[in-house]
Amino acid sequence: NAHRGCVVWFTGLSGSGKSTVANAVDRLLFERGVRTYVLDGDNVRHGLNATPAMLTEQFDEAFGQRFGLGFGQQDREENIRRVGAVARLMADAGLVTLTAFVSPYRKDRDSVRATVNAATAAGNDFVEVFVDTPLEVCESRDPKGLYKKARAGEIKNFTGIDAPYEAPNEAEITLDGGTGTPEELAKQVVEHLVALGKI
Ligand code: GGZ
Repeated sequence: NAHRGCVVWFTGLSGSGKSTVANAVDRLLFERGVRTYVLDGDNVRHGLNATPAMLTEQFDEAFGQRFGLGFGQQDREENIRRVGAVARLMADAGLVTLTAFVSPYRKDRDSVRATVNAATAAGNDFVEVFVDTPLEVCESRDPKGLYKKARAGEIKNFTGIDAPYEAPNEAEITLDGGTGTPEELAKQVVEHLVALGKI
């Protein structure tokens, strides 16, 4: 059904390739005439979930709370809850919505799954994609130098270093992110989406 959207939820470590593969899937789906949208840290953490410039530390004190989201467990939970809510709306609007967030906590992903699946009678619109890339590989890529900083203690709560990553037990799709090009991995995702009847 071309009018039904779904949520294709990528999860994995920083540097695992989530965003790259999601964007490659986005291009493949565009070629097939499927309407899509990609949500990732670049458009969400810097937009919807950003700390507005006005809301600096002094305002935080005044209001007694923070408005932007960081990387503690509760902030990640709220980040994922908001992304899940937006993704659900986009899927309702008929888009194949691709999300690329570390989303390290299983219970946070599972509550998005429940929310998305509750939205339709079929109840299977949430498709979890585990980008399973070994930490050593992610760390050797280190495109933004964040692992180096985390190892040096300059960044706290870094997933895989001093914050947990809970791998999915039952992802619909698991990609071996340590081998294969992003294009090959994206093809695998598209094949699965076809098999699942999502596109
Ligand atoms: C993990 C962090 C952290 C910490 C900054 N832990 O490789 P990136 O840079 O582009 O992707 C990571 C991104 C993670 O944001 P998410 O919104 O996906 O996280 S979550 O789902 O857990 O809410 C990384 C960067 O932000 N980054 N600090 N401490 N990743």
